[in-house]
Amino acid sequence: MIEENKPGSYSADNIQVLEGLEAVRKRPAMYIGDVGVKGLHHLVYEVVDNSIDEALAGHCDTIDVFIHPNNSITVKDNGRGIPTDMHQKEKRSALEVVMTVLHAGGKFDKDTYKVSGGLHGVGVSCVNALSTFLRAEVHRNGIVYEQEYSCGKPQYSVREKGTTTTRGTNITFMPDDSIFIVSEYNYSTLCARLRELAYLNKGIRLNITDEREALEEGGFKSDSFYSQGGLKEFVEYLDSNREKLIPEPIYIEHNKGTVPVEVAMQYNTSYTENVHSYVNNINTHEGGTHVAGFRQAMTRVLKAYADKEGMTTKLKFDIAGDDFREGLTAVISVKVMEPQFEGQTKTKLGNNEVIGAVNMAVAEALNNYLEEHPREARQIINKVILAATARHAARKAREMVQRKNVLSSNSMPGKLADCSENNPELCEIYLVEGDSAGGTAKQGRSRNFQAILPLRGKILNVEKAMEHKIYENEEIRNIFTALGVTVGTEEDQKALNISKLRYHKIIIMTDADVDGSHITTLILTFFFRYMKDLIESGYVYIATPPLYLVKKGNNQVYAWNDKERLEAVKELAKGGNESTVGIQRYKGLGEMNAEQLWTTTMNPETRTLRRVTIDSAAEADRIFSMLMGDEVPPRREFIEQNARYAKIDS
Ligand code: 0RA
Repeated sequence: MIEENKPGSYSADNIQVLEGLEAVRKRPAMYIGDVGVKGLHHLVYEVVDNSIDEALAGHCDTIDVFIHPNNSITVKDNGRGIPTDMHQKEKRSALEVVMTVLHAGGKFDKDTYKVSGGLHGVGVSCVNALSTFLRAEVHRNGIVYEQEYSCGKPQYSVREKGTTTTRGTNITFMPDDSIFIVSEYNYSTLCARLRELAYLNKGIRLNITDEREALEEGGFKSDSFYSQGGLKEFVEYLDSNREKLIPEPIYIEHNKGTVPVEVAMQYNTSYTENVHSYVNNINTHEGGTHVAGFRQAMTRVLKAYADKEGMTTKLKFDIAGDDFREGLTAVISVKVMEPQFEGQTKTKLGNNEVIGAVNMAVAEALNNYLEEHPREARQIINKVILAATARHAARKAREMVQRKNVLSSNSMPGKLADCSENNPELCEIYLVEGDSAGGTAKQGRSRNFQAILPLRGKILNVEKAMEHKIYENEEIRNIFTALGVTVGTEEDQKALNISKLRYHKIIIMTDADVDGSHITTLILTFFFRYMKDLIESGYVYIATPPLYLVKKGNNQVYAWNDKERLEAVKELAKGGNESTVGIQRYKGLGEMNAEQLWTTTMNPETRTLRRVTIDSAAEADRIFSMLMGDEVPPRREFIEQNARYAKIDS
């Protein structure tokens, strides 16, 4: 035993600690973002981040995550183990301090290169505060130490449990279901993050086991993520469904300066730019100084090379910065000691010193690459010139559309049935598959705050189309005109003017069948590529129409899946000796009448909307390129594995 817990000997320190953890329990969202799906998964990331830190310090190479049958989680590493000796100032075991004091994680080890720490960087004590149960088990000095907590409160002083020949830390926790509104872990969400961490931290093995899913052949569903090549392999993974332009990604690793920089990039034959950036393993959705440094270097070096080779002399217009990044997939990862995060979602790096560090590292490596690979260099520049030419055409097309809109007095699309409310916060727009369902929705809606825009059939697949085609496509034009915003990939256009958005709920409503899913995916692809802000701001939703109507006499019950249908049949059968008459399978929205559509799918009181979120921009990018690309087998496999839609929060 290390320390006896004497009743009544609580010091002022202990009381402060409890107040700190109580604050976390009172305002969990302030510490972990939210108490929904995201926050629940964030708990796991927070614990894994601690183990990643230990690995980055060079003391750990394997991290195991277990999802237990009751949705509790264990994170296990083979690091040095959290110290268990007495903490001089706190007069308690260091382990207890780490587990119960906010932000105490790295304080012991100032020399350790500690840069990680999760998006909110709150430390494992937050996870402890938000768990009904947590056990920390430390294998260190040949001894197994343990301590258990309830809602962050130690249940006993750190105790010795036995001997061991291994080293490491095991943390098991059960999220508090009085705090979180969801309790079920999503295996693929956790996998996506572990995969990302494996690419971002080459040489670390991350394993995950889902004990809720026993396999027929024995054992449980599990995956293992490991990358030897780091970002180079990350980019290859992201572009696995695209046609590459150069044989190998360009890879840069620069550890000389104060800001370690790692970058990998590949050009492909698509028209989209996919630049993903990370600071201390955190995805910086909003970019920042590292991305700025990268862009500056790309533009400067490629332009200088093109000029030097005489490839731009015949061009009648300028090449814009964007043109250098069309068809570019890149991942930028920097490690910054004291990162300053800015922006709406605090995912934009603000540190100015990073611009120069990335700029220099990228410029040097890219210059070398171009000198050593003249054939690839020429292919890249040709692609850039093509992009500039196409963008020139797109600009004209867009200006024409926008001018037309300004000239006509009523610039709204003719097919839009608008609502009467003017406050965008209260307004909803339904993007409805087909004119017939659109008609039903118009009858069924509450015209005060619900607008309807019917879409005719399949909208353009923007993944495969050049930008100017997008402005020529009527359905797409109708969507952004109705929303009241401008779109585009050029910098000025990309700063989508959310303040002009006319509806704060954009609801995609399609048939619950394969075609419907396809149309939903096409619309989401368009939003993801050209109006990502809408998704990131949480304005995009998917309606969930029922699949069945089960009827018996005057009673009727809607069912959203086969399980509910069977339950409904059972429930209705209880009610008398009449047999259940009819089960109606809704093949499309059009088979419902206006009132049915309102009750099941549109009435805010009774409907279920699914908000579209982006867990990982990199993974979403890969999935869209796969769903909308040319390769059929990966698409079929994905659809078979995900019976309904991809990447959707409930
Ligand atoms: C502080 C100091 C030392 C290790 C750790 C923290 C540590 C923390 C975690 C959290 C999860 N796994 C971890 N592994 C280690 C090092 C003390 C020493 O041995 O010198």
